[in-house]
Amino acid sequence: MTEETKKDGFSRRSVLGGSALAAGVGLMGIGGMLPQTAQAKSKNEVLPGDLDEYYGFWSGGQSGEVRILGMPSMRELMRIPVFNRCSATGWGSTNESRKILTEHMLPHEKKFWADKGGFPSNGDTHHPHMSFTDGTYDGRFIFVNDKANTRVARIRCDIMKVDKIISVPNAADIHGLRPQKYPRTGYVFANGEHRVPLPNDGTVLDDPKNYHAVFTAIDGDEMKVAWQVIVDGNLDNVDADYQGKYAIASCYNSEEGVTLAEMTSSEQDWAVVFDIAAIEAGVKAGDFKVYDGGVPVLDGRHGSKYTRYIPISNSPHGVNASPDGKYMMINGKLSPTVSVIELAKLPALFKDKIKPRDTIVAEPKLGLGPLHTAFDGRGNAYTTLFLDSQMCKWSIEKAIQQYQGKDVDPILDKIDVQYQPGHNHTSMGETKDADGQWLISLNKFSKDRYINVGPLKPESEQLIDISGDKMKIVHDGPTFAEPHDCIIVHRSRVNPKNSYGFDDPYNADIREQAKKDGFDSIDEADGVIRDGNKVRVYMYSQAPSFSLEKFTVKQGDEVTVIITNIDDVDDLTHGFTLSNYGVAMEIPPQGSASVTFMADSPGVHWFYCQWFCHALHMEMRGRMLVEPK
Ligand code: K7E
Ligand code: CUA
Repeated sequence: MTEETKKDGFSRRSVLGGSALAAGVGLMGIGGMLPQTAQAKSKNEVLPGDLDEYYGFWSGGQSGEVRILGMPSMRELMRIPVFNRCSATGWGSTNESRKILTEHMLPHEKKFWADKGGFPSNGDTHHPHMSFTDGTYDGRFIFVNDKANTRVARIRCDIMKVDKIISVPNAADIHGLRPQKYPRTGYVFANGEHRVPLPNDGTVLDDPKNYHAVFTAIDGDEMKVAWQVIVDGNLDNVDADYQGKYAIASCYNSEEGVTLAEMTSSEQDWAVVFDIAAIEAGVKAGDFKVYDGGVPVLDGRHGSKYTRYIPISNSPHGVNASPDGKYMMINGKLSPTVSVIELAKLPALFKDKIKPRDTIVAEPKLGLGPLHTAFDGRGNAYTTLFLDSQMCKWSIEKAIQQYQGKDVDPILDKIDVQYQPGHNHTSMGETKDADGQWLISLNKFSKDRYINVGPLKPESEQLIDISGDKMKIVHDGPTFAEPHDCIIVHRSRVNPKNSYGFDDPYNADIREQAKKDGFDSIDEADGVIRDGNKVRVYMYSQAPSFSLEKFTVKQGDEVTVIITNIDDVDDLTHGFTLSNYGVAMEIPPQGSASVTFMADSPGVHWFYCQWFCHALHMEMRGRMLVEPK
């Protein structure tokens, strides 16, 4: 390996050129088995010690989490607990995470969850999306939906932890989610997929005509609902344009049915276009009702000035804006087509100068089960064909020409993927900086692709090199339940910290309490404060010891342990596990964590550090003495 290759894992590609390497992959067979030499290094191979060029942010589906991958190596780098509970980090147990998981709750939710652990411990994340500034990723936040419990979470990208969660009132089961791209995020648009009565208080039950789907705009800075719009049909996926004017959602149930037969009986569903400025004006003018949560709810059903309905063949699914800012793709699902809406025609549509279908400028027939479309920034689109188990590359321009009657075939390439792809995504492909390097296919079934692990099989994702004319699969990877969607972000856009710093807002509550308890600074807080039967135990940790070797409480005390990691060393996380109390948490570098529990079991209980931090890590422990009543 040359010095140059060592410094930059991608320099060999630039020396050899993409096509020479791609030919090499073709000769040796697709899917790996390349000898581990620099000579045979394929474009996606990241050699030991080299760093990836992209971050992949993956949803974790019904695992309720978000994962970070390095790409193109496809190495899983980190998991971010979001709506799930996490044994390693203490997410769902620490006071800090419990506050985030509960503070947003509506009063009736608080009541409902009070005797069920305080909050749901499951979630169903589908769509992780980064905040935008001027049409491209800005590295501030990742937003993700929870379809299972109608919530939206925000991840701070500087520490890669969730800092806010909100419940979305009036809507049911948030599915599609996209941030506003321009001028910035701004709004986070969220689709309540399922139709429910409004208000859903039990006065309406089996009368689906009185069910509604609700579209929500969340203020991504404040993490508060800004406004909501009632629509006809249900709401599936959504995307925002690059001009900051419109959001468009797909609807697969124009029949407003509640059974499968009812929901698929009509040949035509639609895409709903939301006019953001008109809706904002409507809110200002007071043209709304208030149901749950005190938020303005506008009526965007047929005939409303806030929306337009564009008929699309049966059951459209994915909605994807092209990076040139011109088009919105509505993926057909049960129809073999993708409908291409030209965004420049929408003002005329809202002025009723043209008919809804006049906004469609192409409708290429691509194959069976088109679900989602990605882009390479060179005018090509890549659509997953769920039923055909294929990826289809097509030319947007040629599809438009074909729609105008010219005898051209927009399909440029098709390859088999294994098997049944849902979402796909290209590197930077949902931004104006789409760079056309990589395409990922997230496949729902792996079948025979991996050694058998029992009846529950992993899913399968395949990395595809799209830098040349033909697509080439270069990597298979299994995944656990169930990454629906992901984004691929160039590493230059993300800049996480190595430690929290003692002034991080994440630990503001802890610092405030410590001040009240008489400690000038959190990194020196050490000692036991008794406040009736409430006991606060402060300590700091520095490898390989906790500042308290033991502390004593009484049976029946409510004990809060507050620990600050004062180690200033990169990568040095400590932990606190209290044995036989179900207590465990991560204590990040230059950060604090706290946990509260009832000291109801008398005796000697060891606590120990649970992240291997030092040669004397095993010795990093102490005792809690609980005096019997
Ligand atoms: Cu197609 Cu929830 Cu984005 Cu799954 S959705 S595939
Ligand atoms: Cu500290 Cu292990």
